[in-house]
Amino acid sequence: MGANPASDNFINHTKMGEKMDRDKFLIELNGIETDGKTVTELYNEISALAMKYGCADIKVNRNERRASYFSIEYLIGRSFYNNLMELGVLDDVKAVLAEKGVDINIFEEIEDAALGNGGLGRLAACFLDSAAGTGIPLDGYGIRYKYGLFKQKIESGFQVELPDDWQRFGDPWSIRRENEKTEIKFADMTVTAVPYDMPVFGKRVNTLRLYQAEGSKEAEKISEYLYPADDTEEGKLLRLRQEYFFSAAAINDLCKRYVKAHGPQFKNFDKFNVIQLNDTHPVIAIAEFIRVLTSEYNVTFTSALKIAKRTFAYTNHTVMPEALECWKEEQMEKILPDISDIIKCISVIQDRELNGMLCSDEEIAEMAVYKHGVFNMANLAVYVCKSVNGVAKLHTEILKSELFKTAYEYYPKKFNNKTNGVTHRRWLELCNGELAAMLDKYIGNGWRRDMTEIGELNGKTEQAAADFQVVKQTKKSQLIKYINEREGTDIADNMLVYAQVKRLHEYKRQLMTAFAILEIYNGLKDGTIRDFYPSVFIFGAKSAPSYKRAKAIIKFINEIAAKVNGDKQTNKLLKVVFVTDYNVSYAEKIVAGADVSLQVSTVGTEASGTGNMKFMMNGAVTCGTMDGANIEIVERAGEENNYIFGARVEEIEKLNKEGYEPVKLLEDPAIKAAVNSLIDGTFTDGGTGGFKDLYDSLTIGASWHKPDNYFVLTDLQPYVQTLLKINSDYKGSNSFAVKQLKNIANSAYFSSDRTIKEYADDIWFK
Ligand code: 26Q
Repeated sequence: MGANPASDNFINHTKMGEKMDRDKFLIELNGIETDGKTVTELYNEISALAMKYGCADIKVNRNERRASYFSIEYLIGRSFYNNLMELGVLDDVKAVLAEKGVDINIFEEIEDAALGNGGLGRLAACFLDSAAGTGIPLDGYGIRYKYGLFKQKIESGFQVELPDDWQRFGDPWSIRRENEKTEIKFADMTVTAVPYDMPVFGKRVNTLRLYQAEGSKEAEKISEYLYPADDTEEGKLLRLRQEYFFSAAAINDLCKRYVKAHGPQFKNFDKFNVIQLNDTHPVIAIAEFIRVLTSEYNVTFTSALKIAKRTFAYTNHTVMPEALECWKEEQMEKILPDISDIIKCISVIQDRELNGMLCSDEEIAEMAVYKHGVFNMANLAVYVCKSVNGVAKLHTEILKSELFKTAYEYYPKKFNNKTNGVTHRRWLELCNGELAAMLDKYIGNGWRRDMTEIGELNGKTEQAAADFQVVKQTKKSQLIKYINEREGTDIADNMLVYAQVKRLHEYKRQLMTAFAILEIYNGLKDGTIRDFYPSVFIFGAKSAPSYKRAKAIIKFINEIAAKVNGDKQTNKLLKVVFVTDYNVSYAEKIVAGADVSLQVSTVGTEASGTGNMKFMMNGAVTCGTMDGANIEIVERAGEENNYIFGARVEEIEKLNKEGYEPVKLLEDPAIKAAVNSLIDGTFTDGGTGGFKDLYDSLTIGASWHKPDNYFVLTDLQPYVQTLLKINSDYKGSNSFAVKQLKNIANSAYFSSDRTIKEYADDIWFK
């Protein structure tokens, strides 16, 4: 498919001002022959047309300061509907196709571009959307993986991974920039980085530039898989190669552009550039930047470091110790000896600087970029970057008081909070057209561009409650129909819908939800739970392929689903479904159709969460712990309109201090019955030993963790009580709909338009 936009390079952006030439686009669209074409052919043809008009008339503006987002993941999802919406022609395309007898929904066959794992990658995609949508010059840089996040199948209740060959539908939204390829040098090979540009449409057109590795079979491996298995040394080195590959290509690009526009004097580089590092994966770009300036442009090391300190900013996304990246000196030395030397030089300068600030040896060790033959990438980021931010209030406080405590004492001004957000265009306007139309009716359509206007709904929640119930029922019916067709279930479409959809991780506590469901099931069976409103629990999650315990949790949930759904005594009241291959497009349907958003991580573990915000915007109440952005959600929407439970930070700290003995909690017969089902033969793990391992992890501890490291048993009873309280509050009542509407009405803060503006105002363009 040869999309051929008029401009050969839209990465140099300008204000589009107007939407594309809609009339000409529609004339050509009308001319498209649909008969006899496959969905893929039509998809490519229409997309190419949108590219042609959407990217036309884009002029170069080299004097504008621009921000670059470096991220190893972009979880884009489907581009087709979103791009047409952003270009302002979605309804037109729908109408033209309808006239030709084609339903626009057929393009749902085109699978998502899933170049990311979860939150961090989806956030990157939301940020690009919001920057373009609000007119902020922000371009993304990353990797064009041949295979994205694996496709999940469930076989006998177990997760099975299949490669995600997303390009088999074509890639009409990318333009290969043959003449802008660049060589990336490793000690043992040279790789060609070929840029593919994807336009990001909105008030302006920004660019997501993804690099593909070419040159040899070995070279191609670098951009073959998202997150290659890193349980071997080879896998670890491949991951390091990926990080360097795209970081170096992007630095090269930015430096070339700078020199072309402003000459080889780099002292003004930061006047035109700011680079936001999405977690530690691209932090190696700092060293590469210094390498390029010192070795190619004669800048002194000291000056290069100074310029770097004015250019880079870092966002942390997780406090999980296992996710804090470190590279051994031998690893770095082996494939990137120059980079290794540069980080060591930075370390010498850091040491001198910290000694000058009279830091103790202990403090210096804590902040060290390089220590005992190991490079600490988070410390490198914190030392060099002008800004260090967390992604929700609590998370930023944890960074300041724990993870980067010492650095915060010496460099307090670097630290700031940027609470995450999600694009309300994809996550409300696009995925919930029915709700969007209802909002237009009550408050006008201004919220579509300016989400703060959604606050107007606050005065109208009583009035809108009946309408909202109709909308929710419509979305729920669509969701349940879709699930029943795909998963082979027979769920009624009038049940109360609880949903927990997110990556599978122990800290997110899907296991606790599983136990809670078992308790409810047992209660329904023995008659201790009465007047229960028929409910379905929807799970969606992928587990890292090598994360055994997470995979055992998937199997456990599927075992529970089989038992509960098959029990004639209770299955009109309770159903459980684990949806297969949860992804962005599935999420769009689930957030629109759910009533209750389950956000139950152990306090202090979920940096922010963004699914919680998507549910909120679609009017699901949050059933959650005081963790991550949940705190800010209930602060805005009201605790009385949400359901908060579980131990708070202080209680967890107290338990940690005084010694937590989860086994004592097993004395409660309800807890015991649920937990023992892991080992008493109620369910089978197919002989893998996975359930026994889960049981042990709760009771005696396993691997490097204490018993019940995530306090599942501590919070289980309050969780069950909260789920039951929601159930009794629901009962089809208007007052529940009002709670749901209050959440929508107060969700403006969680639009990534707000977040991106804060990055722009406080970090990038201040
Ligand atoms: C670390 C070391 C070695 C290899 C890989 C990694 C690694 C990979 C992925 C570390 C972290 C990630 C991803 C983190 C992530 O997705 N974090 C989520 O970010 C969201 C956006 O800020 C938050 O909302 C979530 O709370 C957070 O979990």
